[in-house]
Amino acid sequence: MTAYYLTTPIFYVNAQPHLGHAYSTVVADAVCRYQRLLGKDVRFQTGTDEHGDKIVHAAEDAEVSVKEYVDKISAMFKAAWPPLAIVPDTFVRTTDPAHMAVVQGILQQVYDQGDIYFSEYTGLYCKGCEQFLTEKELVDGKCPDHLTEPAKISEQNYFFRMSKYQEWLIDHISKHPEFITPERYRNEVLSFLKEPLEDLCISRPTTRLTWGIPLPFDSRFVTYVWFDALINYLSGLDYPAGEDFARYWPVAEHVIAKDILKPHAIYWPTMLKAMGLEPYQRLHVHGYWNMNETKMSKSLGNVVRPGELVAEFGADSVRYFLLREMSFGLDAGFSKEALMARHNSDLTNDLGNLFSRSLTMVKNFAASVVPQPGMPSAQDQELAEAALAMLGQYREHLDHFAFHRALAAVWEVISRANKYIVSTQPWELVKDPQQAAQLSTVLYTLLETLRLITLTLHPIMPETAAKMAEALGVAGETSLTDCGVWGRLVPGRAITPGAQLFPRLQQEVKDKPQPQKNKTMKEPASEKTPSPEATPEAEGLISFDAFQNLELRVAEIVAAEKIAKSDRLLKLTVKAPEERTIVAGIAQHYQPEELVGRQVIIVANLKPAKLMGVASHGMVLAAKEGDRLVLSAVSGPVANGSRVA
Ligand code: ME8
Repeated sequence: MTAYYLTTPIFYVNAQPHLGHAYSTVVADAVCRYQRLLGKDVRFQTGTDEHGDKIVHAAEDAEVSVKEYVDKISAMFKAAWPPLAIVPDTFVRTTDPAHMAVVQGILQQVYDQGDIYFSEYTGLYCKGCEQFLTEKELVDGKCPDHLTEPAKISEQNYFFRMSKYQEWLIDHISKHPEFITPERYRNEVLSFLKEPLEDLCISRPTTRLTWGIPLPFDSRFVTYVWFDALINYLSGLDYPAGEDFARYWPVAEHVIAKDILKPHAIYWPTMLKAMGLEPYQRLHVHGYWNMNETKMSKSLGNVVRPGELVAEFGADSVRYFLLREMSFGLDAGFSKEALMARHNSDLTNDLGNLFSRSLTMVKNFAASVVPQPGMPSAQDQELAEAALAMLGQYREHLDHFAFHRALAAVWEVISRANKYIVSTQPWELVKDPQQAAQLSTVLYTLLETLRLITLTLHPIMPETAAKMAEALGVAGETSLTDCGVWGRLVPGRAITPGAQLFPRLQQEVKDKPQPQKNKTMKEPASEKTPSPEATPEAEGLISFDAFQNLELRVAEIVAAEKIAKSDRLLKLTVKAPEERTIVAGIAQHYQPEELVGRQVIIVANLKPAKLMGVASHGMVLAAKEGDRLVLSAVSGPVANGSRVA
């Protein structure tokens, strides 16, 4: 079995985990799950970085011993991952004696071969980065990441002869286009390497810092941060003698954000080269989650706690949002409104509706079993081909960490499938026995499309995908290679429609229509209050002004469900263009699954009213003819929210 090894950075324990840490770890978890779907033997590693000045100061601030402090915060990181459905195989702590022994072994080896030497250095040191910065890297004299002025430090220390490996590194990056991805970061590193590299300071005198790993060849010094932390990627594999090292190191890949590009793209490969090891295969570099245009960071305090989001939205929704919203490599802004919008729109409306409509129809029209498909029509074939093509695109994008693109391809098929329901109208086919074969083909096509969509969602939303697979009767069928083909669902097998996949979360109606404050306007006409302008002859007529007061808009129904205990009312979610709930008395004329995707005309400025406990913001217009009721519509597609006048 082919091996795959992916790591996240090991996080500093000077503060609790925030959404930025969660993002890198969700990314790594999703990719590892994806690689498992491809049948690989996967090793997923994360951990905590526990030495250095910053940690000592944080412990002092918390008034506890450093050991107590690191144990507590490291445990918080470990506990942060399961609620997000993140399941690492190994969790390395740099204070583990086994890790410290590996670091000391490497230091001794590199020292013995002459690549570590003793010298004096003066430079600009950023405590936040725990590294020396060059003048060129500063912005207005400050570290661009920590917004603090670096301190000028001059002291005797041990140095790693990094400059010796500069030419080799340039050559290696040039020959391996995917060594650092996305390309912008590869270019950044190559451009940095145009200047001569300085050697890397790897020690601190114990007179200044004791919370590090003693140098095996000089106990007056400790090493910490980069010559300590980066080595976790090896110590977690029981380097040098462990079988895991032999198995996984040749396929190692790392995920980081751009803040630690230099240590990973320059220090680490040169260190590996000095040790006589092959470098990692690929370094995947992502951008920052920002809050109000500024990097979310513990030192700035503008952080979002992943646990709070999970409590409000659920793990799968948060995972989906993080992977869908950020273009890997670029920065993205975080807001709860954006998360809420994606939850309600992409998950509840698009995916949730497709799933529940399809399974309800299979239950009602096919006795909850997979129907035997007949000859596919062009329309059926088109959806099947789109679903299969999507699988190819999904794999291509995930192989390159382009999660947003992979998910856009999946959602394109979800949207097609929702439209396919509207155009094939299974609720009409079921009325005509002549159309039975066609109905079976439509339902089968929907179920197969859903099965393929489910496959793609296992790495992204594991709990949701498991629920979907269970309902479709394909739990455990997760191999992308074996199951990513059309027609695996066996006719006659039971389908078990389950509960709703995603609850709709309450979103404030931002764009609530306000009555226009035009003093010349009259109250809207009603039967009881005839327009003051109505003359006796014109009784029953309303003025133009009164008509103008009525706000008619085009709205798309994006979700529909029955209201418990009412056989007359349906709860509709519409986009007009803002999302709002409308309760409509149409349950005896329309099934919820035939409504989604239709555009109707609504009265948008009707005073909200509660019907069977559900607040209704507007009214859907329909024509009545005896017992028949037919929903209003416009004769062609127009933008949601367009005024009808
Ligand atoms: O640098 N957006 O640890 P650290 C996206 N211990 N990702 C973010 C982020 C944000 N706003 N903020 C943090 C260290 N991250 C070292 C690493 S590795 C051998 C040693 C994530 O706690 C992102 O992965 O400062 C970033 O690279 C990492 O947290 C920095 O974590």
